[in-house]
Amino acid sequence: MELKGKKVLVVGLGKSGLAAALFLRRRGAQVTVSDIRSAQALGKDIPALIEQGIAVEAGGHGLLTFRRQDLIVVSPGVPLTTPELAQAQKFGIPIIGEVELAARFLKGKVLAITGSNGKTTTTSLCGKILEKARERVHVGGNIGLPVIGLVDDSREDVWSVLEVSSFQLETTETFHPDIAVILNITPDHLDRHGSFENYVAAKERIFAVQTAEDMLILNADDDVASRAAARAKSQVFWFSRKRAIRQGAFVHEGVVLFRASEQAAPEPILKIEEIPLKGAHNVENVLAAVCAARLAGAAPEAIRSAVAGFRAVEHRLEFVAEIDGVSYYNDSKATNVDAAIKAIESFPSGIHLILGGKDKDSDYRQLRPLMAGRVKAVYTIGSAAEKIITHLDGAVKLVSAGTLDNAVSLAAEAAEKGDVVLLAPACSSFDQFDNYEHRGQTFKTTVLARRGAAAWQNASA
Ligand code: UMA
Repeated sequence: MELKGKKVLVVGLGKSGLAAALFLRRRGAQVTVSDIRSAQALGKDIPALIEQGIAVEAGGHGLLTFRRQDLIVVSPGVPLTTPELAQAQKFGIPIIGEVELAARFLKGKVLAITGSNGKTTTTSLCGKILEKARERVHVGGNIGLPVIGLVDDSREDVWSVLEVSSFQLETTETFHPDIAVILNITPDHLDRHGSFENYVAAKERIFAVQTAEDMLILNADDDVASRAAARAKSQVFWFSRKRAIRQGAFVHEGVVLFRASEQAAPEPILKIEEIPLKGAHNVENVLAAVCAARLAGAAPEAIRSAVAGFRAVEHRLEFVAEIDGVSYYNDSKATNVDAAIKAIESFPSGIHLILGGKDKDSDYRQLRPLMAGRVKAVYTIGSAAEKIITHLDGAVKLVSAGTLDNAVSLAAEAAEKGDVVLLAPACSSFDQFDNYEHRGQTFKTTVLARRGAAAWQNASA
């Protein structure tokens, strides 16, 4: 793809937009960036861009800016229904996402992971396993490092291990992973995609241009993800926590096994008890990573040792502290109902659950069956609170907390020895926080401040 002299508009100036604009400029394109945030809010990035000869439109998208372009590159968080983009599309201007731009230049093999939940843990785990197996690896994507930022250092002998979201996949055309993984598909981002069908279709773009030489790994225990097999042109491998698999990874008598083909004997990889992460969903993440890493050529011993030494990724069912016998867990990344269900299922009883944030057109009634016996109280926060209260009415004790700080205080006061205070909000964070990391960090800071205060009180008692 020739970029020299091309007029390219980058929409959105977050991590992806910034990296894409600088990349395009390095390749000789005439670059403009457009963002709805004010110049003041965009702050320090603007002078750096202008210095590179990149034009910046801040405080809104101009219709004319979108018209005079040879190519438009959109950030993942910008919906294609944005009026200026929809109009540019009508004018026939090609629109691609940042991941698609990267795909056109990325060298080497690609292992890409998508799913509604578990993507970051599995991506991170795959990276660690391949490193242990002495492969050269770059990890990026939705995990927080734009794929476009990996391009310049990519080489034929380097694996790019990429977490890809539905937002990123929606605008791909040639993105072609050698190994693709769909961990699970449950309703999420319905506000953005409009329907569950559209969301599934976006996820399935991960294998849309795969060929018979490529591999697709699917979760045999997830009905929606399993159905993708019918549409795949690639070789399908499976993983299952519940039953033996003809080709892929599964659990048998407490041992994770990998089977390369129907004819091959299953090879033992590691014992379930060696997995250091909490929850059944993490067993699924490990199975997917085992399957992907084995297909990428990692030896069983490298896989076993990398999994056994793996620690929870920040904000994913992350243990924060124990204060007066109460454990605090931060699962700020549980940004949808399914993720919250998995977090709740990781604890048998005594949960004080913090729920809420910005609603994504979600159905919180799905949480009702989990409440009895397991959850002592739900503390609601953010703009989704009222809907959550309506959906959970009568199923559990409900406390309107408003803010996260207040929810932690109220939960801490009510919790007894042996209980768990769990932040698994089932919502996005954007009504009260910059992002889920900011929310998780706030939770941890609040909890750790309480631990400091408790230690001081205990010492002076
Ligand atoms: N903006 C516009 N016009 C719009 C909408 C937004 O100009 O109509 C601007 C905003 O003002 C902002 C910029 O776009 O300045 C933000 O772009 P972005 O939302 O794409 O954010 P990035 O910083 O580029 O981060 C993105 C991903 N964000 C989203 O998908 C929302 C990050 O995933 C990802 O880590 C990063 O690229 C690198 O790949 C975050 C996420 O929440 C973690 N992902 C969702 C999830 O995991 O559920 C999909």
